[in-house]
Amino acid sequence: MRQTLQKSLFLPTCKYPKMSEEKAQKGSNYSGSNIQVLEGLEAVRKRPAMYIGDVGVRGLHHLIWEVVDNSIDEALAGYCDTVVVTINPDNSITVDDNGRGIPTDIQPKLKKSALEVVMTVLHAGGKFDKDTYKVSGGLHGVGVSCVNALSTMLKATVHRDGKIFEQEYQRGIPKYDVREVGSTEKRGTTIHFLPDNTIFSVSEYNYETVAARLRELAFLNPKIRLTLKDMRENEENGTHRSDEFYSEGGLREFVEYVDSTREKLIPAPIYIENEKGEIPVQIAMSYNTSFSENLVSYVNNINTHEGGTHVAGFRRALTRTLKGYADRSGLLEKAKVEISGDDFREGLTAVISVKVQEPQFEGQTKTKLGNSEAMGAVDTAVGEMLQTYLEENPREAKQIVNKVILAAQARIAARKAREMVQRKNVLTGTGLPGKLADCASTDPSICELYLVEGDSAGGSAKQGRDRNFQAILPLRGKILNVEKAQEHKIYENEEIKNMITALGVSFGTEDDEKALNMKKLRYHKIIIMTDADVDGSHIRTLILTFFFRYMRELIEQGYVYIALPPLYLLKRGRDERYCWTEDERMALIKEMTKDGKEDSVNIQRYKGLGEMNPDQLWSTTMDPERRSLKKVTIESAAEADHLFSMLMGDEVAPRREFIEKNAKYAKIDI
Ligand code: 0RA
Repeated sequence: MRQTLQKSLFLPTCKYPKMSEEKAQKGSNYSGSNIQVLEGLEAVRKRPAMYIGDVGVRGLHHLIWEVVDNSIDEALAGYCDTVVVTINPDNSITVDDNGRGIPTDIQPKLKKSALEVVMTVLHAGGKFDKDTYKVSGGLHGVGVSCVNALSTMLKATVHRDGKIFEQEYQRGIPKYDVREVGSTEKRGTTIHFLPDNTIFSVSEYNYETVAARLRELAFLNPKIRLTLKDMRENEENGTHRSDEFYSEGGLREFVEYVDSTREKLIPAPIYIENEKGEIPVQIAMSYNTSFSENLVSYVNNINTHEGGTHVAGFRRALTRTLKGYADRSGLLEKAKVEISGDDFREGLTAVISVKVQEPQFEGQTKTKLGNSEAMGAVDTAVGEMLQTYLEENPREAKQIVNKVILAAQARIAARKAREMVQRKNVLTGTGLPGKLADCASTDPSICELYLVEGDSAGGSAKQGRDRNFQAILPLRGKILNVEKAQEHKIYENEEIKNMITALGVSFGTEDDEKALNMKKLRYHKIIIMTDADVDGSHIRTLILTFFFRYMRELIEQGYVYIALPPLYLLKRGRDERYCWTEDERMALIKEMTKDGKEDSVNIQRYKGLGEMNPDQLWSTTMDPERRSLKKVTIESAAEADHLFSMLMGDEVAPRREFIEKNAKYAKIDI
């Protein structure tokens, strides 16, 4: 279990922080210990990214995760069942829980309240040497004192032992000693903090990001009520958004949520649990009739995007157990197919959650579990419990095996189709699509590929571009909806084939025939450029769905962007200005007419890229000096996945609900 230092210091047998004799000696020197504290906080402020990942949106949100994690720890220890997160009007955050409350009694040796120690003393010990740095590098578990160090204001209020205590800090430094301010019947901790805007490059919290994380935490930690309140004024109607996240069934409900827009193959998720082992394992899995796999994994409540040993253990046991069952059932023989590991993944949705004492995180984004012992723990749990499930549920077992056989047949068809894509294009001889206007440079790090909606906009883009490093691939109309199509159909689709060959990627590595091979990726910026209307955004979503399902690494590596063509051209005499939003338009009109003369400004609304001439397209949307691009990121793969399957899938009801719910945020297309 992830254990913050603060907690491990307060083990029941030891009321106060355990310290070596040497440290205790130093601690008895009051000013000496203060200097240590200051040095610790200064280290955090000097290198914030080392502690919280970065100082952008992610880091800003990380502050919330850090505090909420402490409340969740209280809940896991059995002392807390309610957590309320409030985004205040000034973008400060309040996290309120009904846990035990941070201890406040005076620590005789440090001559300080334990509360002050928890809030001001950085994780001691191993955290800062190289090996263990990996563990918390950019992830949770750095402690609430980091949040304190990175906040211009933090106030901790503790309800404990019938009393209310409080202490305030500025950039981590206490404003006064912990003081008692009243009596109470409640228990719990309230942390209110305002992130330091001299440290963070952004200051605005994103409701959806916080909501997605709290939803995830609610599923991962059942029976805890997590509430999110946004006290900032909602621009549209002055109301305040609020959501409550609570799950009784935990991972089972998580799987049902992820799969809520898909057709089920088996009536209820299969649940696998081994809470008693060295590494507690919880897994819920289900099969649906789709072709894609959705596997989300967590270690200590942290999403392991890159998988790792726990996921490997799951796959190994899943394949072995299902294959064994399928072999014995005789169904395989009848179908005359060879099944492979991949065939068990089609239509599979699974959430894996393990708790590891000292997780080793590896990989590009440090979200891949490295601890080898997790593999065996998961393998054993899945092997045993899945076997039992199959024996006890023969009807479901048969449905799963039949699905696996279908997947094997489809895989063979898909392989043939994939091989066809990889064949050299006979007409151009280069292997590149005929419609691609390639750039001169062959250095991927500077090359850009514009995926442009329609041949006419494609034409303007070809004329307007800088052909040294910008390539243009026009896409004809709507591309295939990969969410609904079988895999081999995807590789047979002309537009998709063109994208794959233009990008230079291929499929198949030594151990996975479907894996994306990016070694020959020809562009490090792939820019989706569609019209600023409903059709344009639909096409953009279709392209993104394709990338998300088949080339997710492109998004994860930060290679995918969205071009932002302007919405308006304002003209007054020789003064011509572009603008991208309604607000900008209003402001510009005001500015352009401030001389008070009568002639009211000419406004041109761009509906399509084709309405711009090549020069305009270059100067507004393609010129690196002047354009703005939006980078596509995957914040929460599970959330994105849910959204994609809902927006692109078969079921109409959830899509309508989503559109109705979000309609007020969408601008009306004139
Ligand atoms: C140190 C020790 C204990 C609890 C906490 C810290 C604690 C921290 C936070 C941060 C937000 N909410 C929190 N709730 C608790 C253990 C307390 C005990 O042993 O009584």
